[in-house]
Amino acid sequence: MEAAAIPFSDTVRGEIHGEVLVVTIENPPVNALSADVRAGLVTALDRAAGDASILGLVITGAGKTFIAGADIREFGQPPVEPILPTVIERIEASGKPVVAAINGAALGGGLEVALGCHYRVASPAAQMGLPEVKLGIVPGAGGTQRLPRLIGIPAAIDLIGSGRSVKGQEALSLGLIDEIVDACLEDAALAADRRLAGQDPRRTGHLAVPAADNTAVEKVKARILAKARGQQAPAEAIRLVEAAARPLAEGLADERATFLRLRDGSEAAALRHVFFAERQASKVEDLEGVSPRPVETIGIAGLGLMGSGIAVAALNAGYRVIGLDRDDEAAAKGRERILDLLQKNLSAGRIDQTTFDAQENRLSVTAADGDLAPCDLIIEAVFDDLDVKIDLFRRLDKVIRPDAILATNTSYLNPDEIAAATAYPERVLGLHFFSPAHVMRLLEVVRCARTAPDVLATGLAVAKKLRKLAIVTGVTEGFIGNSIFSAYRREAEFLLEDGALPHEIDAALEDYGFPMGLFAVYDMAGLEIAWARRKRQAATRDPSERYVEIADRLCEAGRLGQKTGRGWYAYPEGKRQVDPVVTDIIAQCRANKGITPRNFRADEIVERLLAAMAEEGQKLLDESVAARESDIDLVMINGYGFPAHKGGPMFAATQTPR
Ligand code: T1G
Repeated sequence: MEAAAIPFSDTVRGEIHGEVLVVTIENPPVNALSADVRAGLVTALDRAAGDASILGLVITGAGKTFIAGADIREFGQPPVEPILPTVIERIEASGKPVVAAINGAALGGGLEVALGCHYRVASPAAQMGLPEVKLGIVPGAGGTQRLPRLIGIPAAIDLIGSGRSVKGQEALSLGLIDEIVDACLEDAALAADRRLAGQDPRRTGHLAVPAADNTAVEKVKARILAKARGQQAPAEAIRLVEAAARPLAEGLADERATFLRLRDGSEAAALRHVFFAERQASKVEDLEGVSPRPVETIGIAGLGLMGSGIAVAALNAGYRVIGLDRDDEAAAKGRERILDLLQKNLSAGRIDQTTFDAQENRLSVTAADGDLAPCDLIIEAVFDDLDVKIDLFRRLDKVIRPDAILATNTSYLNPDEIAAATAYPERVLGLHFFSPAHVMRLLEVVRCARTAPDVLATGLAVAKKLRKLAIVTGVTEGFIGNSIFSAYRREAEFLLEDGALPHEIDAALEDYGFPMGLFAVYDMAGLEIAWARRKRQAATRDPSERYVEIADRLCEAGRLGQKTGRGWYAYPEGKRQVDPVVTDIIAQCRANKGITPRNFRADEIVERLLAAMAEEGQKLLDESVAARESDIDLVMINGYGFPAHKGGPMFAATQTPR
């Protein structure tokens, strides 16, 4: 017989099933561990302890999440009792078995609750992980001490240091869970409880840390630290996990102190900003209640590097793809390029053979415009030239349905001009992908002057399905990303002229957290495309504007980047090295302008670059090209290597004293 629900708090309720108390957390949207949830759990444990008819407990979550972790919104506030470590210690200490029925995401404090339980059953889709380092912190409720006891030090360093989550078979093989349950999770949890009732519970915190192979530990540490690029949290997490073999209480105290210190620091503030910025970005003005148009088939015009990357992203997301190129030969080459990329995914184990076959079946290519007739959306990725794009859109206008959507992937052209040349400008928008398009997470979704709301909504829905981070931008040259990037580049060149050298600027940027300095990036990408653009623009350049000629001098000297063996640097045996010839060219350019160089400290360099980016960002906000500061931050973090743990240029500008 089912008993009525027992409320333990506003967000935690119990139900007696036979002799087991099933405790359900219902705190939408993601069952975060708010003070009310923590209090409810303690009340539930008290109730079970005091009721002889209850032999065991199950903890589970309502909806599609188990527990998403601590409530990130509470981070800035004073702690409210009972704190999570206490709740988990109470769970672990329970004399009656507590089974975690992991029905969905168990992240951060959510997984720590499960680790405090005595047995874990999980549904196959449930993701489990300790993503705290992504928030600039370490787990704060026993994760660094209990996880290594359960799965060993190397695997714990991997999971905690990277913040990645696991599910299903991988979680089972690691020993993170005891059972995967395809059928009814609650039944399996109840059965486990009945089996375990009366025995001394297996307490994770009491297990010995399995002996670890030193080489394995060093290998995983090196991998994590190489990616951490100066962030504190991954290194601290590793330190805590490695020391897990000491008495539990000592490890927990160290973990808690480290957690609190990091939580109140600047890295955590920046990464929290990024977390909420990502959730904010999908909220777009005037789209409330607007339904996207259905999209099943995507046409891709132009199957070069960009077009084939977009095709792979679309195939991965389950869309049917029709590729168009100028003749049969180009179309066939495009198809090969796409299949090569899919093949790489297969070889790397990112997809299986069945998926590969299905993707291949969903792909066709053609040189005939008319074959794009079934498309719901067409994305063009042809040569970035206004006439070429207008001609293409006019041709497509004649063959596709009036309700099909046309998207341009232009980086620098004005999509309003492209739209204006078509029959239905309201169905045109920009989808600005970043290369390689199947890898890069950022997608600028360009709202043109006449883009219809449901067309924009469709762009966002497709972006979501492509698993991209979509940022809506208005029309301006270079949209959000390239506008800010131009300002950053311009300022770096001013710095050069004023006295800083390329390697000094790069070192300052790399120390700050960029994966690669600006001048090293130029050399990698090649200098000739920008040179050609500068030459084209020379005639229309405002002579009163400051123009730095150093890059032109390098190009004229045949220094076109790594491909030519030299650029801003020399590359003997492929290694980046300061080249005195470049230093001389720079000195000459300064002398020509009568500039007396001065020295710059690394922090001055960074500050000037940040200020230039923030100033350009402010312009974009004033012109309503960007909707909010945090959108600009996300673009620079996800498209241009700005370090996430610094929060983006707009956030950083508010943090740096000037
Ligand atoms: N706290 C507060 N709000 C949260 C939240 C959290 N932990 N997680 C999500 N939200 C909000 C989010 O802002 C959004 O709100 C809504 O929930 C839906 O989220 C002690 C220190 C669980 C996989 O890092 O990974 O535990 O915008 O759009 O795509 O060691 O949310 O609608 O108002 O992302 O279905 C560690 C973060 C915390 C998990 C669901 N936990 N969350 O994805 O929905 S630190 C995390 C997620 C910690 C302990 C420590 C995902 C999700 P709004 P969503 P989703």
